[in-house]
Amino acid sequence: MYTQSIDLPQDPGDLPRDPRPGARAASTAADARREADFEASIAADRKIEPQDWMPADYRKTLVRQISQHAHSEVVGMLPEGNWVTRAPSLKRKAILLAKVQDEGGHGLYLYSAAETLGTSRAEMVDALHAGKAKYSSIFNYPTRTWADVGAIGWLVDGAAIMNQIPLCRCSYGPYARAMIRVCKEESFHQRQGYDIMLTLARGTAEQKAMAQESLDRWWWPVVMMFGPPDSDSVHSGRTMAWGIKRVSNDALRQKFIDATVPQAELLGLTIPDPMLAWNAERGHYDHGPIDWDEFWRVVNGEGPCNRERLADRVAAHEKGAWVREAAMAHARKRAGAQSRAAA
Ligand code: FAQ
Repeated sequence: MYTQSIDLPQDPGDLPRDPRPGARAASTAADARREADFEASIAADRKIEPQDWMPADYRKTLVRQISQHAHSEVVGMLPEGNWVTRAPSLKRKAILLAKVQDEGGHGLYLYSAAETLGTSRAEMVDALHAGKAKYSSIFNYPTRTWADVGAIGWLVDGAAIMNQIPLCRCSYGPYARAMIRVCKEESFHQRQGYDIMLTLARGTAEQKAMAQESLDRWWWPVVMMFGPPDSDSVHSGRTMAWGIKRVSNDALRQKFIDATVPQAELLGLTIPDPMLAWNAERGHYDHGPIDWDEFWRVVNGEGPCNRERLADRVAAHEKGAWVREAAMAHARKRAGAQSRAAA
């Protein structure tokens, strides 16, 4: 989608310096002017586009966040993909198949947006497969029952939308624009998940118990998905100053909890947090302590499914090698035919 912008101007810091007297001072002045223009754009809430000058750290942090986001979408296909062959009806199977494909599409928009910053998709995918790049902690939990597909749609997509709506206003144009379509699709996913939960909650006692058991397992990992508390968030200060992140981890977490409690009440399900209580003074729900040790264990590779997820991703990539080769061969053949026709 954005690959026409891949030929980026090099960061001036990477270029050899002009050795002539006075040239160094001139280039330092030019750097300062570019930096001031960048800061003025951020302050005026103007979008930064791929061809614009940007500080190396801004570029680096965007590649980190967007590629991690892309990896999350792609790895996120695995837990639900696990249920495609076992969905309880043809209708549910068709819906789930379409949802999983949507997540793959989100990964592609996001890899394309990150490529505009000068890092190739192959490099990003290699970093994921080598275990150097992160993806969301939430996808390291197992999907044991059909209710888990409902819980993922309702809660995981619900949390993803909460986090991604502010990203539609991100200062980097290609990321912000990619998020608009992603959010529309995630919102549909959230409703399909809630619909599964509603059907189970209004079904037999056994089905309702399955929905409750799923909520019991997914609640805390979803609450953690927003990232560490603001006090421990290493990147928030800079990314918020740069207009990449607009709302902090804790504020988004609170917004999610406030929105989700009434939805659980409507389902007749109980959120597994005995300390959850409306605080009229704050105008928010108070919640119990979050097990941050568990979060960091999962982020650092020791969650219930980390190894399995990465191994499945690597295997899927390897099995898809012939598709990539065939697509490249087809593109070469078409380009050859077009240039022969033009000659
Ligand atoms: N999991 O300083 P902060 C989806 C890491 S998409 C793993 O607060 P930041 C769709 C963080 O990277 C879900 N690692 O970081 C779907 C950093 O480590 P680093 C993904 C995490 O960037 C639905 C360190 O901790 N969404 O669900 C997590 O300011 C259903 C310090 O943290 C996005 O990626 C975590 N949960 O804030 C698909 C949205 N949290 O990089 C299928 C875009 C933090 O220095 C089915 N990303 N870390 O090594 C963001 O908004 C931000 O990157 C945050 C983290 C909020 C995730």
